[in-house]
Amino acid sequence: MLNTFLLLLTFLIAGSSFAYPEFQRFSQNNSGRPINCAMCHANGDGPEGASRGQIGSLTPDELNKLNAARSAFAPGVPIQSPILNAFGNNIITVIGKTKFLELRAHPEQLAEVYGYQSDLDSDGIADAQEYLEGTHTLNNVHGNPMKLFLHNLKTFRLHVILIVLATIAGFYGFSHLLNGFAASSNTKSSVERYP
Ligand SMILES: [Ca+2]
Repeated sequence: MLNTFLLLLTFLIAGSSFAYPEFQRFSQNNSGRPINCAMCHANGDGPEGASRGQIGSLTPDELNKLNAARSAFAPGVPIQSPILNAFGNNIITVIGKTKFLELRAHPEQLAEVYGYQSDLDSDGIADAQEYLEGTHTLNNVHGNPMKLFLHNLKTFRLHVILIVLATIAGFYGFSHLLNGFAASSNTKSSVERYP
């Protein structure tokens, strides 16, 4: 219990070192979109405080996870920091804490260093691209509209093809039905005219 208290006290004293607004500012300036702490953090108001996903609310187990995440200096170490969201955790996992701290002076390089392989929300737009464009990496309906449209078109192309074929078949059948009515009507008129 005392250890937990001391760990929490250490984190609270270190408070300001949990937030790295350089990346948020860059994304906002680069995209022109408003960005809040939810870009990387579990809580949209940032890591300091006592609400869910903030340091003051963490359980002993979560404090241990936070401590482990803060020590993940080398890349390739999976972390589960309770104050970060999946994108924040993946950044540290992929590039390591040391490189991440270096990039504070060059937040524009984060996308290249992180790479374009990961697409956490599977919307067809890489996390790194969403960082540059100021859209949310964990929301699959938040992204460049044309890119989302093309991705959905590709994903549901079979459905689109079936709908187009069904529509054509429907028009074809309706057209023949009208022709049938017309032919029937003409035949009836002829019979009435020449009984
Ligand atoms: Ca994405």
